[in-house]
Amino acid sequence: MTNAWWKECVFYQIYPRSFMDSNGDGIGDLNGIISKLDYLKWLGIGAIWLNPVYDSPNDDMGYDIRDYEKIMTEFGTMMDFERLLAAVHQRGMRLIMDLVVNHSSDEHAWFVESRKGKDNPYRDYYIWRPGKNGGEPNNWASFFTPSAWKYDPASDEWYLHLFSEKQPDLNWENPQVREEVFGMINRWFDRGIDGFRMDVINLIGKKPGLPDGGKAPNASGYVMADEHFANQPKTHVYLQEMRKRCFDGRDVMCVGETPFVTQEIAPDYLTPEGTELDMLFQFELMDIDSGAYGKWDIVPWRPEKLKSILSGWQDALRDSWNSLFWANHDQPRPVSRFGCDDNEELRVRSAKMLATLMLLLRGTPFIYQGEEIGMTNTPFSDPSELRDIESLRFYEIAAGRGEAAQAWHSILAKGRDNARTPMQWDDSANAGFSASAPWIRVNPNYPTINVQAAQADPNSILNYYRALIALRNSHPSLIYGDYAEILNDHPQLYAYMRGLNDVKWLILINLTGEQASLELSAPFAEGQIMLSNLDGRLVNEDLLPYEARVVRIG
Ligand code: ISL
Ligand code: CA
Repeated sequence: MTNAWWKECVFYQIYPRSFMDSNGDGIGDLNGIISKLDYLKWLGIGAIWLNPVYDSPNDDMGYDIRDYEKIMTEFGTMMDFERLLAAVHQRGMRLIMDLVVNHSSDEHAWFVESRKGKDNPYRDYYIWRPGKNGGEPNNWASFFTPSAWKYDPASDEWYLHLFSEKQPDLNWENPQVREEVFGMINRWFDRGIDGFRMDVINLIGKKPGLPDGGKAPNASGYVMADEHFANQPKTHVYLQEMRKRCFDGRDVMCVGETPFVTQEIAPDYLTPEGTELDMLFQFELMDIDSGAYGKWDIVPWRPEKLKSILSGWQDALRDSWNSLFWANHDQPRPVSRFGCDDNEELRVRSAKMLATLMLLLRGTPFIYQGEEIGMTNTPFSDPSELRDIESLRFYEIAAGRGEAAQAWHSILAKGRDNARTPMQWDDSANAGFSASAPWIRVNPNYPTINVQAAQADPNSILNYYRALIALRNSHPSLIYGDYAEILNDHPQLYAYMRGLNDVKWLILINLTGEQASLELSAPFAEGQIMLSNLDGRLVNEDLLPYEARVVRIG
């Protein structure tokens, strides 16, 4: 196992639109980020992941890219970007960007050309097919619309879009597409960035012939055909080519966002020689509360399931490396989802518990903006307050079936806008995010939940994160140490050991809102509590609701 900077540092994910607005137009921007870098440094952050900042019509908030080498006008200019990168490096931090190359915007010059006709040189940059029996070329569903195909009357053909119809899928089979993408990646590396988070990168290879999917159809009659578009053999070939052409000889990293990846196949992407990806974002934990009909079909998560998922991944990636996260811009707020957000004392305690659990596992932690102050889900009052295409489309379709009330309930719990409201900096107007009304509403709890208040309170979630990050940063045993779960059958407690050479740690986590019994034997019982979310506790006594203890043994 080799050491690497990206294994050692804690990452912080910035959703630029909602982080900090420097010019009062209600939209976060690059200069806003620059003004908050000292905050991130103070927190102990080692690297930043920026959600897309490229030119985009924002059908999917920047995940529909019109120009890969232009900065979105609302966010600033390429010069602002270069100043941001220099300011990050000056503080000894690193910066990685989002790479969205499964699809582009339909307004990208390549697609504008491609749709001009069958003879256009860019036609094969995308996936065009004739219809079948007067309908779509196959039965695939899209993530955001019923069908994954859009009809183009001009050429009487259909194009594939796994996401919205404004996000046509690029045709990776075409070597010219790969050349374009590799050139673009290399130019970004030449600008000095330290890596990429690769959006749905395991979907780039589609099964030849694009056969119909075999799963049960969704309510609109289409089929999530991941067996034909996720984790295809070709994808590994493309990733190896990308690695050779863009990564070799550079000190850069990549983390792939990989839905539908299981513990069994994850190691295929994470070879010890680093021939494809360095880390991946797995979704098994994010799906823990999804029922048979997907994310909107919400089922309660169970502690034993959470334990088995986390331990399963720790064991499956023993020879490679995990990414660790509770949340991102697509997920609800962790304290609302996995902790307790309706009682102030327990909000604080459970947010600290979740932080302890995740940051001390083996892998690289990714903190999503606002998580470090325990931001909660937002009580949106009606769909007009939403901005996210996924929630809006889902609501529209469900309402058409007469299921609006149920859909709204799901959106409040799982909608992506929960994570996209403005960062809460202080108790002034608009949470100190902007001088004018933000592009999306502010969570009304900002007068109490904000960075300024949290910095002033020694017992805040924020100061706890800072202590926890400092603890991890200063102990190689918490970074590179082995992982082993103990008390596996305990119905409430998640307990694991980390260890390197003679240094051993025991992490004790009460996942529940009820007291949990504990009886440790030697040598565990002789340990010393190094960090806890409750004062004055003993190593070997029952855990109070949501209590977390970090115990050092030897
Ligand atoms: O957001 C999801 C569940 O609510 C996922 O299905 C998500 O669409 C999937 O993980 C892919 O996410 C990424 O690519 C999308 C973009 O909308 C997401 O924001 C991005 O993280 C398309 O580019
Ligand atoms: Ca702005």
